[in-house]
Amino acid sequence: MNIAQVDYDGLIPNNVALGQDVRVKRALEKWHPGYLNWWNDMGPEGFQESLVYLRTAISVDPKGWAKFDYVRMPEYRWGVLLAPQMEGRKVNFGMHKGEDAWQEVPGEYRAMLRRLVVIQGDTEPASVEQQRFLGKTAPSLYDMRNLFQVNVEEGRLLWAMVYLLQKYFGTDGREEAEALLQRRSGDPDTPRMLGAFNEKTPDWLSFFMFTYFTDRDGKMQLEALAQSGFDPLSRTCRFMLTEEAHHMFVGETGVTRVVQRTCEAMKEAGITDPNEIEKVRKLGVIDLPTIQKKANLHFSLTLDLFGNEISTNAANAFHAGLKGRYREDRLKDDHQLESGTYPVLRLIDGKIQNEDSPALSALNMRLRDDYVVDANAGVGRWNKVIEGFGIPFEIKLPHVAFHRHIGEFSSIKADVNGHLMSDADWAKRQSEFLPSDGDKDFIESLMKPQMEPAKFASWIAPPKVGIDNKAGDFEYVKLA
Ligand code: BYC
Repeated sequence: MNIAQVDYDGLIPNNVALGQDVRVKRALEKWHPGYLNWWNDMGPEGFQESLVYLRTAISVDPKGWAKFDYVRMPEYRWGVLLAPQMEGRKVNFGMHKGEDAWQEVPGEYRAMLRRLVVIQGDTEPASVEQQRFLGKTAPSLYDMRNLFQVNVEEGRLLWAMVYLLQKYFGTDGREEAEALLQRRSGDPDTPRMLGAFNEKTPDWLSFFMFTYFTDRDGKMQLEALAQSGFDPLSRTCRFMLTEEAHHMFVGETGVTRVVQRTCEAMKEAGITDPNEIEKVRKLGVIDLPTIQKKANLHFSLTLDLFGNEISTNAANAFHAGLKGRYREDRLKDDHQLESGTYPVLRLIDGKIQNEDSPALSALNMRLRDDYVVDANAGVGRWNKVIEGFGIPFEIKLPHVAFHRHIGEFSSIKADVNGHLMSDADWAKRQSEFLPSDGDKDFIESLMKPQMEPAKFASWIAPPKVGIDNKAGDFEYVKLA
């Protein structure tokens, strides 16, 4: 079979010759009904019968792997897709550098690998759960389609991790695959594993910020796992990254369109001061300071996903050749990091300052730094829109010490510029930095659905181009 082509004949589309792997095929077929139950219970509420114009992967060839068509979401063909195997691939970092990449799980690293796969897998259904009510307040059919595309693909990313668990981790893997369907985002008894995936995504601005900031953590983590010496994980993550790109596009363009509409409305009304919040809100758009607060919230929640700045887990995973750095294969050093150092921002004598730490221990910090650079690029593009309207306002990412719950700064309070604050000050001033109840109520008041083709809610501009180059009046979702 051509690895680039996907076999759609069986119940589970795949490019891993599942037909010849009876044990894994049976295990996945057994897991499938539970997955569908989960999707029907926790997937987009109210739209399971609607016909959605979705893309489905028909090959893993980077050029044109998608086919667009109307699909009812529960009938979406979730499958197992891996990027093609690279002939002669080696482990390219850590103590096994230069050895052949592993096609099976090395016994000594089984537990560590399983943990990485389970954590990655847990985030995928979590995001679907977080976003399940958003369809009801979609600002357009175009946006609704994008939400559902993101949702079905997060479902597929869960399949990707479940395939690895079922194929390579025996009974433990089967149990973990079941448990991935049992945990629930935000549930006090059975929460999802990582903090940000138990937060609410209550409105569309949060959805766009989440897909911009949090999906970008997905990108960074997947890039690091794509370097893995465990080849099936690497191949899985490489294909997942092609899907992830669309999710970040939804986030980046979503925020751009919100910013654009706000600026247009301000210009039409002759408002030049972005801090005239009440006047701007009366125009039915979201004022720029509130957009900034949402960015502060989602950026800081996402930083927590990088774990502790200094981490033995991360050092061990690198040393073992299981999780590399961001684009490890493009870096120029010894790829072993036994002796080097890396500057880590720490709290020393009550001051936030850099301290050189062993590079191997500082890998979470390093990935987080790479993330911040990546995240800043899109923020620059939002600011270009604001600048184009001549409005004196700049969206800025807050300091990494701001509003943290994991790592070095979880024990302190800092403002968005990284100035330390007392608990009392924080309590008084936090609504300057994070959305207040009033801000949340205002945004909620705007979340009126707009379900006619070609129409958009008051607070968001139409996109520049349609999905699959469709015209502006295309009916992206045929509501049931
Ligand atoms: N919340 O040694 P440390 C995505 C725990 S997003 C709760 O620093 P490590 C997506 C940690 O588990 C990408 N607990 O940890 C995006 C550990 O506990 P144990 C998801 C946390 O391992 C949008 C302890 O604290 N993929 O794909 O270096 C939509 C010590 O911590 C948190 C991955 O994350 C937290 N935030 O770093 C859909 C990749 N942070 O084990 C999808 C896989 C830390 O001692 N995961 N802890 O009880 C990893 O690489 C790492 O496990 C982490 C943590 C980066 C998450």
